[in-house]
Amino acid sequence: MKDTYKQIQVVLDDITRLNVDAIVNAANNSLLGGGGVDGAIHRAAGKELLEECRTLGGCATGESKMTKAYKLPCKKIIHTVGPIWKGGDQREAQLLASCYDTALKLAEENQLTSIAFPCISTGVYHYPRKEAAKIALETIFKHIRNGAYKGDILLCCFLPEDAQIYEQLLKEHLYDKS
Ligand code: AR6
Repeated sequence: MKDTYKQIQVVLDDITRLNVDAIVNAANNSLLGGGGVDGAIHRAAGKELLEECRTLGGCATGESKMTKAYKLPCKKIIHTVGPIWKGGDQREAQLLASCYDTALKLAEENQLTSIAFPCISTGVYHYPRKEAAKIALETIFKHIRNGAYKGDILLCCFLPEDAQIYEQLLKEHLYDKS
């Protein structure tokens, strides 16, 4: 069980600075940029990213699409679209899990060895932080347990509070299973 945790790291950083195989973008259905982490990624990657995104035809909520990373230090960007929080009875949990699931499937299919996730949907889309973190970890654990994804997974937090939530959940989970 402990091996599961070796693959997961919680980092407090700006995701655009990370030198990993892929960073995940918390985008919107248009894939044409926005605020938050999406805005930061588009600004740092440069206008060629927007040009490539224009060719993708948008992205459904819960799905993921991959592009090049242009001026970023990472190799690829996996754009995913999280659900807007509407109180919890609009399949938000299922759609958020699907973001992590489809992003990790792309990482597996493309033999990526490191991927960094922001806290999808917890900013402009208002998903409750702790609930979102639990869904992220559950979905990531499933991928690690079934052995399909063997690389590193960075949980990239911009706010110290998000890093604390992940650290606490990981500690509780480790304690439960030991
Ligand atoms: N590095 C890492 N995390 C960041 C960064 C950064 N540079 N900047 C913000 N965050 P949000 P959402 C964190 O709002 O809720 C956009 O307009 C932030 O603290 O970026 O999925 C899109 O176009 C929070 O924890 O994404 C969509 O319209 C997390 O990233 C909409 O926002 C997600 O916050 C998507 O909303």
